[in-house]
Amino acid sequence: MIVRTLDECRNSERRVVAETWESVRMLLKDDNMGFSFHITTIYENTQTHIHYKNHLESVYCVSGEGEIEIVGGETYPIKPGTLYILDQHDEHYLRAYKDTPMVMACVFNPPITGQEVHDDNGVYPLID
Ligand code: 9YT
Repeated sequence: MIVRTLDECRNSERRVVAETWESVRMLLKDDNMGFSFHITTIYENTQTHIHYKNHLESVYCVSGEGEIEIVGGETYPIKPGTLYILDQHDEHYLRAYKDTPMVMACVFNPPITGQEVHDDNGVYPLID
């Protein structure tokens, strides 16, 4: 069994910082679980373009408020308790507002390796 805390992961290279978000990757590909698990903070009053062409992702909002706009589709509010499931590799805009960051628990399949940040198209490469 493996046990980790958010605090110890945050104070390690598991914490990755980008322009509009930061993420603590608590469980990664090398744990051999078939998925990765992240606690991601979306900075307040930001918009992030994301398109996980190579991954499936599900995201649960722990705190904060915002919305997700599916490109060419609907916009859904996000608040604590909301789970969104990107089962179609949906391209989207993720927005956090109300001057409060959104804290999200995220699961990726396949798992990411650890140091990925979005490319210009909001995509993570698939790393084998
Ligand atoms: C909310 C969201 O899409 N999070 C993705 C994971 C996070 N950006 C990360 O760990 O890369």
